[in-house]
Amino acid sequence: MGLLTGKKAIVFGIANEKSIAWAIAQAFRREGADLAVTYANETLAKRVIPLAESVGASLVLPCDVRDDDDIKAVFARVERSWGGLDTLVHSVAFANKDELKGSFLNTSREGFSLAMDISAYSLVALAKGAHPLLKERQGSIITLSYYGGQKVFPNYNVMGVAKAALEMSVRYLAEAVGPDGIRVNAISAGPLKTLAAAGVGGFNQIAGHVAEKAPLRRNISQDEVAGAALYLASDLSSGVTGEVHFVDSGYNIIG
Ligand code: N5H
Repeated sequence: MGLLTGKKAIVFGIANEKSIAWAIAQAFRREGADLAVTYANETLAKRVIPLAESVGASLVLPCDVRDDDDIKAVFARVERSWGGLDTLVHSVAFANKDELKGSFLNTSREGFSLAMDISAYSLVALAKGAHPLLKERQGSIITLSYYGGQKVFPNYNVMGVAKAALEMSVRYLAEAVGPDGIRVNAISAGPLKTLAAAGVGGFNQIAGHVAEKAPLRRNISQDEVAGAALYLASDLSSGVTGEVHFVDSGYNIIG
């Protein structure tokens, strides 16, 4: 018996084989979950569809999280196939590249709004869309954050503000859906070289600093994040909600 045998899970945010969402999707399948995955656009579809097929995903659906009709269509499809949902993983973020470097003062109104919409509000929109399905089965919602939402890091800029909003949304959502038995938690992952991180300035320096200063003296892997996601998706964490759980080699405790 797997940890998630009999459970139905949907994962938003796979871009390629380095995605945190992909490590989570694989771990969920390994532990016996039925899986749905979404892709944000046609470019990503070319990578995501073969990956989804390789793990035997039941559903592969388009979803731009800015579009309420897309979100509605996804959960209508899940409802038709499964009638309920046990786990929703939100591993989605975006900010304009030119606002992920230099001074935070250069953040534009449009860039701020875009980063907040895709990286923070989308969790609320997905939670709302999935609520009737999750309620059916005392489901668990998991999102991905980064320590730059709690402390200032060079270049993280508007993403830090969006992650702060995301982490607070986890707490307000946890309170809102807790009476229905639904749990909402975040994993704050250490730096991982994903497609989103590719080409953004200062990544190597921050990862190097973590390897030097973190209690474990190394960086983490996507699989270690997936391990925490398994725990938060499974009944092992039935008493845990509204939490931001660090998977960061302990870096966040160092002053
Ligand atoms: C302090 C750092 C390093 C600097 C900041 C990195 C922020 C990365 C997050 C956002 C989501 C990256 C992003 O939106 C890039 C896009 O402008 C361009 N890329 C894309 O469009 C690709 C193709 C797609 C797949 O990307 C997205 N987002 O859809 C933080 C690092 C030490 C840790 C880190 C990398 C954190 C994080 O939030 O990812």
